[in-house]
Amino acid sequence: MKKALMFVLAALLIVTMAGIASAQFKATMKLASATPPDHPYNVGGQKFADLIKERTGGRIEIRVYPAGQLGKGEREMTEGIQQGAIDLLVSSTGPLGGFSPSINILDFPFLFRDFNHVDLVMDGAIGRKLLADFEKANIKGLAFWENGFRHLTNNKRLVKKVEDGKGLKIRTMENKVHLAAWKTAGLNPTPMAWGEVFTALQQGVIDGQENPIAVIHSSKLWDAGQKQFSFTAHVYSPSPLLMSKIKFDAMPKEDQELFLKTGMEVAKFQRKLNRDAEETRMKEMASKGVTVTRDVDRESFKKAMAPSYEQFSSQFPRAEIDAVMNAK
Ligand code: EAX
Repeated sequence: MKKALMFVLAALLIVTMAGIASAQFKATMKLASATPPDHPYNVGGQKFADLIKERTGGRIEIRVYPAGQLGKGEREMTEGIQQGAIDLLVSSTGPLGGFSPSINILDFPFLFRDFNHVDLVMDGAIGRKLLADFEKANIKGLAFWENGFRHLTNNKRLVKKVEDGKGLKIRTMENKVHLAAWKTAGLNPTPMAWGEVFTALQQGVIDGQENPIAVIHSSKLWDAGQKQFSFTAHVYSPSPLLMSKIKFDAMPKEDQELFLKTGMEVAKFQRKLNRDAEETRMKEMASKGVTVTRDVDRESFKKAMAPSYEQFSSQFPRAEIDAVMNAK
């Protein structure tokens, strides 16, 4: 009886201590991104901040820093996450393969059928495993938010089939899988941090680039001469919400669970926000003088890029790629 009472008292003490610990834990955090304030990364970021503040009774305040305010590119900001200088980051997978190699499996062209297929993979076992892999790089992967399906823009000519793009000098993310796909397709890709792209387009250093509609629209690329938009949807671009593992581990368990739960919850909100706005954004691009070509021969791009898969067969065996491609 005495032993049982001691046990109950000890359990009560632990719970009370945990409650006191989280009740006392206070923090002000920075959430960074490379995109303009009205981009879904930052609207999602503000939603996350509001929910965390509300659910912690104001103990944890998060401020959103868009447009590369905390670093000229996603690589630099991811290093900031590793060092604990930045608390949270929404980043494309662009440079992330350099931190967590397994994430590059999502970067193969024409891997995803549609948004439903995307959600299935990102919120399923494959997605959870890829997020967990970031811990080896001292990064906590909270959830998969969205960049979107990527499309080609250029300032030279209308591109309907892959042959029309031959020789175009285009910027890609610092991503070996994307680089290989465009090289194999016969274009002339060059890797570059997002913060440098607008000027490089204006100065004619590059002819074009590829990005989801929200990035092209929120960055007003038509002002950098990008008057040709081709609806290639050649690759899906996920954007994990990453957290400094140092900062994550420093939070009481209760708050850690809250960040994971809220991160997944906002993922649904953020993806919907991104997808629902695409039509309107394309219409507005057309009103800015952009030729929006929707009837692109996507099969020609798919066929031309397919051989690039081979270059990574040792790192990503076909079976692993098929597991993503055939997820149902
Ligand atoms: O994450 O670098 C890119 O093209 C990304 O799509 C952009 O930074 C948003």
